[in-house]
Amino acid sequence: MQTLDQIVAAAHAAFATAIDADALEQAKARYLGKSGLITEQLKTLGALPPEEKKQRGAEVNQAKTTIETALASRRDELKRAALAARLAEEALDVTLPGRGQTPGGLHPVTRTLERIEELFRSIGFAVADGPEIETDFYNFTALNTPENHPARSMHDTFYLADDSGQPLEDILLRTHTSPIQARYMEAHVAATRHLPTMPEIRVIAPGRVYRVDSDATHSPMFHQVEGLWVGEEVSFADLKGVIADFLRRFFESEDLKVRFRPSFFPFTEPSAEIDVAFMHGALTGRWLEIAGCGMVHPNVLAHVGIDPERYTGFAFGMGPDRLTMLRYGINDLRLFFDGDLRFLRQFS
Ligand code: 2U9
Repeated sequence: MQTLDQIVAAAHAAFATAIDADALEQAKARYLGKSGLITEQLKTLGALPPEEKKQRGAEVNQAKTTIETALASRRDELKRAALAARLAEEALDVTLPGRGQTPGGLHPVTRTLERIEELFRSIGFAVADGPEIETDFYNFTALNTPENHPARSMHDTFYLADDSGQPLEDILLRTHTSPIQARYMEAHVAATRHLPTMPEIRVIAPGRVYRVDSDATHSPMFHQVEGLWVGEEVSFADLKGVIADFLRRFFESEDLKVRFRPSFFPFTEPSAEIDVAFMHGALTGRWLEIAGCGMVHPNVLAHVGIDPERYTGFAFGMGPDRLTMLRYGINDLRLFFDGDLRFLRQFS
């Protein structure tokens, strides 16, 4: 049978050699736990005569308090040691040099759009914007696109649906940026109605457009930039001058060849496709279709309240995605919209 002094000494030794909180709690159980040595001592008190019981009880309690104090002090010590170890392990060397920051860059198509906007601003064009969700009226009717035109079919155009999935035939994702110009003309007419002569309209409309189409050269979302110049004596000659000058500045190629080939669009008459041929580089001498244009159809002017007997105008449309592919030698349009930084980083 151990004396109380021996038990206290053994508890001190056990606590001192406990290397972490778990080991300490196990040591505690051996002395202060339900069947620990001190608890056992307390249980033997009942059998002693009253005088002896009092004396012995005080001694056992004294031993118990001493052990509890030693336990608390060792707990504290282990806690401080654990914190010190963690601080040492997680130490930051604030003198280490930084890893450097990679600056972001503009998307190649955004760069092309900004370049087109800058060139047209320099010759007095405004830049207009408009909703990507359009009505049938602004997307088709105002632009002289007849009821049975294939562009209006579900097959070619994204129509919005109601909650039950039923297509709403009047609301769609715009298939070109032309509704921007239709809205712009309407607002211009309203704002200048009080003047004897309508001031000229000179505007470009860049933006995202949507069609049901997807392969290496078609994406269901792509970009367009359209332009419009309406005034009292605007002619096809003005159209040719503005377009040829723009293309030579855009491609930074003074000797760029530009040709106009007769074509058809519902919203222009006459209409033409615009081809270019580079006189330098890999594509030298090859005609490439780059844009479309024409004189704004009288019906389109009438639709927005402009007298087609008095005013004429020209319009053009081009695909900045295609212009970007040509400028950088990219052969798959989808690369622009996959969001793969390994591709995009090459342009910033
Ligand atoms: C209004 C009146 C006329 C815009 C025009 C084209 C010709 C054209 C295509 C080129 C390649 C679209 O990006 S593309 O797929 N565009 O050929 N666009 S005339 O005519 C307008 C626009 C608005 C009020």
